[in-house]
Amino acid sequence: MRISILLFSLIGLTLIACKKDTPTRSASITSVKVTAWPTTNASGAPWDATSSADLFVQLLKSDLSEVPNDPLDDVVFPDAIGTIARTLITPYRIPDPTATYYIQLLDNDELDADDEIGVVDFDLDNHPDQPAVIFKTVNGITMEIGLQWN
Ligand SMILES: [Ca+2]
Ligand SMILES: [Ca+2]
Ligand SMILES: [Ca+2]
Repeated sequence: MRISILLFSLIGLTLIACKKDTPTRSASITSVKVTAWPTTNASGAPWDATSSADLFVQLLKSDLSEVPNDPLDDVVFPDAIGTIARTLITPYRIPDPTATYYIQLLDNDELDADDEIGVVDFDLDNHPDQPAVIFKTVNGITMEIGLQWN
C-alpha cells in the first residue's frame, strides 16, 4: 500500500515537472493597435512643429535592432490623431517565442531623422494563458498586440 502511494506520488510529481517544462507555444502577430501615445517629447515639444505626428511602428529584437524584413514597417499614419491600427494580411510568426521583443513607435520625418516616441516590450513567456490580445502600457504608450497562437 505504502509503496503504491509512493509510486503514485512519484508519477504525479513527474507529470507536474513535465508540465512545467513545456516550452512556450509559438505565436504570430496579427495586428498592432496604438490606442494612446504622448503628443509631446520629454522636453514638452510636439513631434512636428505644425502638425500631428506621422506614426509608424517597427518590430525590434531583444538587442533593439529591427527584425529582418520587418512586417510592421513601411505603413505611415500621417498627422495621426488618436488610435492607429495596423493589421497584417499575413500574420508574422515570432521567430523565438522565449525572447523579448519590442514594438517601437516613431514619428516619420522627411527632412531629418525620424523621432522615436518610445518602445513597448512584450514576451510570450509572460502569457501562458495565450491571450488573443496582449494589452501593454509603457511610458505613456498603450498598445494592443493581436496574436494567433500556433
Ligand atoms: Ca518630427
Ligand atoms: Ca506631421
Ligand atoms: Ca513627422
